[in-house]
Amino acid sequence: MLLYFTEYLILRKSLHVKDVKPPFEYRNVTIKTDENPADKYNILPELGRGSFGTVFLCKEKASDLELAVKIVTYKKKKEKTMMELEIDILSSLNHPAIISIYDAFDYGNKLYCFMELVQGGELFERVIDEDFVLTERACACFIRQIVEAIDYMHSKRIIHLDMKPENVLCLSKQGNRIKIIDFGFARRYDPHKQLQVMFGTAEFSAPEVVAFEEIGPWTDMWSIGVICYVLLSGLSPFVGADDFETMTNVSFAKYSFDYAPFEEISSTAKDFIEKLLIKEPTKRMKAKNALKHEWLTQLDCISESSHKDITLSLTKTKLKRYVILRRWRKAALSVMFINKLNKLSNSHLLNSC
Ligand code: PIT
Repeated sequence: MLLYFTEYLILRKSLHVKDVKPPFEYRNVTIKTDENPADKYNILPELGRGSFGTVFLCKEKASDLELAVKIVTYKKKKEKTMMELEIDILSSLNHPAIISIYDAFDYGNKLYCFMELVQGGELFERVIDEDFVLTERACACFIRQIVEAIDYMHSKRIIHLDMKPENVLCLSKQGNRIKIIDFGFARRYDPHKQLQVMFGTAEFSAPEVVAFEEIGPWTDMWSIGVICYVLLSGLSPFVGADDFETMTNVSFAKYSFDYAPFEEISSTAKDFIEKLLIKEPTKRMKAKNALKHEWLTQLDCISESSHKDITLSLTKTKLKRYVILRRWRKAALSVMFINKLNKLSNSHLLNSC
């Protein structure tokens, strides 16, 4: 922990990654059964919705501590087991850039996961804000924190498997501290056992996921490469007209820096991305080595500062478009979902007539 403290102090010199006291000490959480969470907590309005489900604001009655709670209603045993694994994984992690778990309950066919409250919104929403000065240095500061958290997870043999911009939140609207969320797809990794998965978001998925081949810590590193590419340019390297086209693009692992936003980006940053977006998993840069890469170590380098401090205005314009499009897609998907639900319930009504 001391190591992180010193590192953040170094970053602070130029980027104001403020050391924020955690709202509570690390807790090894086990799921409480036969206890109603409503006895201890007040559940307040919804905070946000994502692929992770719905998260509500809440308050611990005894301490007035504000928290976030993810509530999942389970119908099948599998849904319950998955959420239990998520809670178990979260409970084994203790890192400043990973959301902390506070408490967990299994009550009335619902699983409740109480977590640290993060109120800065999604990273991409923050960087497109008018007040935010987007520079290469700022991007490197965010990516460094992400890689530190992933390196920590990998050292504990945990892989996230759904690294994407929505799962990177900002601690506050002012500082530069980030928190990784959503461990719904996370797995414990055993190098002696082969693990294959068929989930995640196509745009950020690695070629081995698309090909249904062996996945591992290297899979998260690919996704970080994609996040970094999008953050620096506002363009998505593999996105196609639909998921099928995106998956085809990913499987070829072909991308290019021949776009206007990259004219302002340093060759060191491009080299960092190039070392991550490698189709062959064994050749891909590991988190430990990424932390030693010049782009992340020279955050405070004065000689490079001119390059790193240029405001990336074209990137910001493109990022705005990217975020707005994503919001639309999300809204369209939920409308489609509601329509489907309506159709289902109508047919159910007709059937029962
Ligand atoms: C917040 C605020 C917010 C969302 C979250 C937390 C979500 C956290 C989360 C979700 C997961 C998970 C871990 C954390 O596994 O808007 O404080 O599915």
